[in-house]
Amino acid sequence: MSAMPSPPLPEARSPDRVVVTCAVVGAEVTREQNPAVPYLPEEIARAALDAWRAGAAVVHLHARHPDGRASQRPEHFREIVDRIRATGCDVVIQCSTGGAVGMGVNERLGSLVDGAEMATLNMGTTNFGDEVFVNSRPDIVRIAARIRERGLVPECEIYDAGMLETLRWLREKGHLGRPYQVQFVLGVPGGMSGTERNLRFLVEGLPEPAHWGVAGVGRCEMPMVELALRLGGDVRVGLEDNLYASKGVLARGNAELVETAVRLARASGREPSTPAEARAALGIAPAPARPP
Ligand code: KMH
Ligand code: ZN
Repeated sequence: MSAMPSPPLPEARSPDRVVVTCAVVGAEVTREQNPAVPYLPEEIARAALDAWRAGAAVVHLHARHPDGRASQRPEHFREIVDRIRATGCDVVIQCSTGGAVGMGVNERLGSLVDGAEMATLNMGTTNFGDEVFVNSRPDIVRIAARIRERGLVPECEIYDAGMLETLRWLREKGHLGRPYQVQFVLGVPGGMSGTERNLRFLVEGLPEPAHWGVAGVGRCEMPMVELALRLGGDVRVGLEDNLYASKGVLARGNAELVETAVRLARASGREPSTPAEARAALGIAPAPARPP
């Protein structure tokens, strides 16, 4: 068990607020597909800052080697986190423990560096395009334990309906405590598609009331934002999930996708949460003090 103090319990979510997360790089997309995809820690940190300025309260981070290959190396994550914080930016930092398809659990856990506040916890194995993203139950339990030891708030990534049963099992067996966030990642080829029917079914299937959001992959990104805004969920956008601003038009960067989500949020009567509001809602301790 953790020697760290327990995080505060989440405050009741205000229905007129929405937490916008930006997944700025991911592990799969390349510069050949969109030149705005960041690779270097400095570029990823700048993308996170741009997303924050555009209205994102949370950034979901992966790292890359300089040639663009996915990296879970602690030194890459540390540099990204330090560069973000050195500017005084208070965005909530969420590190991926999913990494890339084919990585082992030890390698994937390399992302949990000091300064991370949230970490993803993938709820099961899924086809991921032509590959398989493996998350056995013992692996999930191990990753959950490490997230807890480090005092981080887990975000449970759900790609398919059966993963709700794993979420339920983790809660029943005490492997997953509160607070936690649920992220429905819809539209991965091999997982559930991003449709209204699917999202409603998943939200209704949550084992208990929980903060949830949706990330729509590819062309269903913004339709899923609009739907989540109606259903009371949070939203995720960013180049990890979608490279296009509109049909056939590449996004200039992450900030453009966040700006669209913010516009949709305001049009629906919900204001994007500040990072401080997101921390309170998600049960994360207040941000570290700004550097002098
Ligand atoms: N890159 C995917 C195989 C996560 O960040 O936790 C897994 C992923 C999930 O991106
Ligand atoms: Zn990710």
